[in-house]
Amino acid sequence: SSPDSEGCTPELEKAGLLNKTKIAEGGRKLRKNWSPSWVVLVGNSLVFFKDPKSQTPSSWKPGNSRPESSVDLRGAQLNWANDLSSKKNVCKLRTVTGNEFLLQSETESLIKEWYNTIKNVIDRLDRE
Ligand code: I3P
Repeated sequence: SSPDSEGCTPELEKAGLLNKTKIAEGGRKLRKNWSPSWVVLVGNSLVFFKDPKSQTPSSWKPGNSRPESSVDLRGAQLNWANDLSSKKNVCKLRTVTGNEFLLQSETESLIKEWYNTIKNVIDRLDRE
């Protein structure tokens, strides 16, 4: 295990650029507003940042820019959701609090990596 795996700094699992829209807040449907988002999977959270052009995986550090929003993955559900958009490669993340997000990439391999990585975190949290 890495030096900090039992410390208080959560491990960064993945970071990258995805298209994102929130489609529900507390179970209440929202109007879609797709925008590119810098997405960081760190610890039990998926964290969204604006201004993706100023970010790269190697330069991102916790605390060096303010997140737009953050999603607790404990109890969350992730499913493919190509029926919910005219875009391809879409998946839907639903939190326990009833917030729903669509995540999308034009690159199939990229969204599949994200899907698998987020799924693994959700499954790990389910077993805790
Ligand atoms: C929406 C916009 C979205 C589209 C959505 C539209 O229109 O075109 O991109 O979602 O489709 O309603 P507006 O800009 O007027 O809000 P997708 O790109 O995911 O298809 P929807 O209503 O069928 O979800």
